[in-house]
Amino acid sequence: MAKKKKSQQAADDQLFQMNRQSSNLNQNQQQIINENIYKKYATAYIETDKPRKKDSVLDIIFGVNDKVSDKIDDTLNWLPSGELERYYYNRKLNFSSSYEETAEKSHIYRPIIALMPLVDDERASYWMLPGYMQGIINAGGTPIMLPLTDDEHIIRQLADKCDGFLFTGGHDISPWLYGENPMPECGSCSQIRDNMERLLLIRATELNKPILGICRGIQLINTVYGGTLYQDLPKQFNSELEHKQKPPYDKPVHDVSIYYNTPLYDLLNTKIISVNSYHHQGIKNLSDKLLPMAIADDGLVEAVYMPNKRFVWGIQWHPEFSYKSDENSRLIFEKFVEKSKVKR
Ligand SMILES: [Mn+2]
Repeated sequence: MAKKKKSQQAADDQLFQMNRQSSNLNQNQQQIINENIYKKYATAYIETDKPRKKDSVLDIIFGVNDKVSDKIDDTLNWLPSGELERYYYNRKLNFSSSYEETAEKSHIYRPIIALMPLVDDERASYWMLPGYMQGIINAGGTPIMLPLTDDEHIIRQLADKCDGFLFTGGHDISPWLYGENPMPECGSCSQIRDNMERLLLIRATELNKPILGICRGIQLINTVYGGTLYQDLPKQFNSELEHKQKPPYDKPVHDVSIYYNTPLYDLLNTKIISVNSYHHQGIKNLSDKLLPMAIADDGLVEAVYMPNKRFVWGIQWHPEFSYKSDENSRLIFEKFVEKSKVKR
């Protein structure tokens, strides 16, 4: 710390000196001095290895320090155009330290969390909601989106290499998976997603790796292990509750009661929480491999877990929409990521 302060102080002093002299200089000289000051500043502040609170290029380069930002703004006006960007990208050509050093230094190990790809059939594309990624990053994990494939070798490899598995929302689960014909009210399905996720879920569960299923994810877990679904809640399930809300999706729209003696109760330490809700399907018969953790007032099971596993959870609501405003959502992501940390 003392060293950093010293180099900042030196840069400040030099800036002051050069400011004083600068009135008598020609443009060329001024330019050279500006660049020197700039490099001095950049070096001094790059050396400060603080967590970055803001993500502007400026903050990334200089680190966040409100006290010096006024001076930096002045400095910037003298800089040749593009200089900041050049400096930023040049610096980013090299890592400042090895991953192991960084992890060791900060006592952080970031587990790799595999996200199931969202699929846009019309555009023949994959896509991703940023909330899944950012929620996992904020919770201390490193998310990656998987390819859409049911190739068994690739799925085995992914199950081995990744530390945790997030089964995302999306298409309806094909009723064929639980032995029913699709009703007209059943939404569109993705055979390849169903097949890929079924194989990956089974493999990851065998390996006792942490699994979090969200919305479609809880439904997938239930059906793969022998449960069934309501293909369409409005048609098949009598309820006063709003299970498919309108935006904003981070707003809670109904309560769920949490069962005692479940991991969810242990985590949140409360009996009732308010959740968002954006689903038209839901659990009908619960798999006998799963136990309920939370239930809505209309009797719909909204959270489940698999006993005797490190972490196999499914939840029917959407923490990826609410993690910014809702502490419970953050705690769920954090528990999942914590459980995904490989013991070394
Ligand atoms: Mn709901």
